[in-house]
Amino acid sequence: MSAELIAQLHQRGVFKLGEYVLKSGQKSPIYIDLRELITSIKILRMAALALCDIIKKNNVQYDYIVGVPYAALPIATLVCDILDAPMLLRRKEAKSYGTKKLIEGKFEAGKRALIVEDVVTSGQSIYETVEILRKEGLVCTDVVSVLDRQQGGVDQLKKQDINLISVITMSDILDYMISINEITAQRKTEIIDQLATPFIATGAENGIPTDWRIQSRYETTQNALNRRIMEIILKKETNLCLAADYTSTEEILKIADLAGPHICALKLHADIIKDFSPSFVKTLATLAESNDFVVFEDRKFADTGKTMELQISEGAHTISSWAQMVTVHSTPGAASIKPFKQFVGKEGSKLLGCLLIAELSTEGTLTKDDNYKKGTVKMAQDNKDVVAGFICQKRVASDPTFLYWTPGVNLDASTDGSGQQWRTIHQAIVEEKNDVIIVGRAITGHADPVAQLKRYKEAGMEALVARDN
Ligand code: 5BU
Repeated sequence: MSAELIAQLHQRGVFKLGEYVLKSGQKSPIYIDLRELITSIKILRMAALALCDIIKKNNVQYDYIVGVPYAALPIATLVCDILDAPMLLRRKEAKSYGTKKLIEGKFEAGKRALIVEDVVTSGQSIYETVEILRKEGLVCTDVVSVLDRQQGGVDQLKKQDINLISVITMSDILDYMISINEITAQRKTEIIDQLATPFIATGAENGIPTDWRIQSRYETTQNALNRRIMEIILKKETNLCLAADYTSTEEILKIADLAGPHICALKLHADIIKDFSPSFVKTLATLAESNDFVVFEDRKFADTGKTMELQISEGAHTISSWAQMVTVHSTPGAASIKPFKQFVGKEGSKLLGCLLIAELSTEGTLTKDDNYKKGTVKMAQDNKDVVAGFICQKRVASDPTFLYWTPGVNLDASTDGSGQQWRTIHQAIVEEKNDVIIVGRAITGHADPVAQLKRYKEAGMEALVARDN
C-alpha cells in the first residue's frame, strides 16, 4: 500500500528536490508538501487507509483519535471514518469566548488518545499536541504518521514516551526515486545524512547568541529603534502595532488616543490621509509621547538614492520630521539603505531606523523568492546601524539582533478578497516566529475597537512568551 502511495504522490509532484528552508529555519535538500494531498480525496483516502493498516498491524490501542492541527485534520477525519472511531479536535488557540476549551469533543480522562500526523520532522508539533492531551488527563503514547522525514522525530518522541510509526519514510521515497532513475544511490546517502544532521534553530550557524527572549535582546541590541521598541514591549507588555489606515486625521487621532495604552507602534500611510498637516503630526507626537508608542510611516521606499532622500525629507509629508521608523524595499539594492542612514540622529529628524521588506503578505507576491529574501537579509546585515529588522511572513533570518514585524494577522478572517492574506497570532508568532504583529482592519473595522485592541495585545504577548519559554 505504501509503494502505491509513494508512486501516486510522486506523480503529483509532491517531492521537490532543491534547496529549501523548513519552518524551523533548517535547510533541506528535499521538500515534501503533503498538504497537496487534500486536493485529491483519492490520495487522501489512500493515505488514510495506509494509516489504518499500520494501526491494525501494530495493534495500536486507542479510545479516541486526534489529528495534529491543521494539516492532519482531514486525514484524521478519514481515519476515524474508516475505523469508526471517535474523534477529538485539538484547537490551536482557545476560543476567546464561551468555554475556552483546547480540546473539542466528549472524552473521559484516563482513556487513550492516538495521534495522527501527516509529516514528522522533529516531532515538535506532535509533542505540543500530546502535552495538551496529557494535561486533560488523556493517555497519549502512540502516533501514526504518513511520512517520517527521518530528522530525529522518532528519537525525540521516544524521550517523551511517545511511539511513532509511519507509513513511509524518507528512505522509501528516495529508494523510489532511485528506482525511476531520478537520483543516484550516492545522492540518497547525501540527502539522508544532511537530514540527520542535528539542527539548532537559533542562529548558532552564524555564531550569534541564541536567546530569543525580548529581555535578552533588549540588553544586547545596538540599534536605536530596536532599543526603543523592545523597551516598550517589555514595559507595556505589548507587541501589537496598529495599522491606522484611516483617510482623515480626526479618525487617526481618535484611534491613536484609544489605542495608546495597548500598542508599541502606530503605523500610518501618510499618502492616504486627505487632510494631512503639520499640526496633525504634532498632536500625534504628543499622544505617542504620553502613551509611549512609536510613530511608523509605512512608506515602502523604492527608488534611486537621491529620490528617496527627497521623498523622506521634503514634499507634503516631510516624513523624517515626525516618523521614527519607515519601511524600505530592498529592490534598489545598496541605494535602499544609504539615504536613510544620514537621517538617523540628524537634527530635525525623528528617524531612528527602518525595516526592510523581505516578504509581503499579499497573495502571489514575488517576494516569496528565496534569493530575494537572502539578498534582503544580507543588505540588512551589512547595515545594522539603520536597519532594525524586517517586514516578513516568517522569521527570515536566524539573527536575534533584528526584530521581525509581520502584517497579515486577523483572528476572525483569512482574506479581505483583495489579495491580503491573514493568519492567526499563533501562526504568526509561535509557528512563523515573528516578534511584532501589525494589525489593521481586525481592530479598526470592528464595532468595539478597544475590546479588539486588548484581545490582540493579550494574544500577541501570550504567543511571544509561549514561543520563547
Ligand atoms: P490589515 O487591515 O490588518 O490587513 O492591515 C495591514 C497593514 O499592513 C496595512 O496597512 C498594509 O498596508 C500593511 N502591509 C501589509 O498588509 N502587508 C505587507 O506585506 C506590508 C504592509 Br509590507
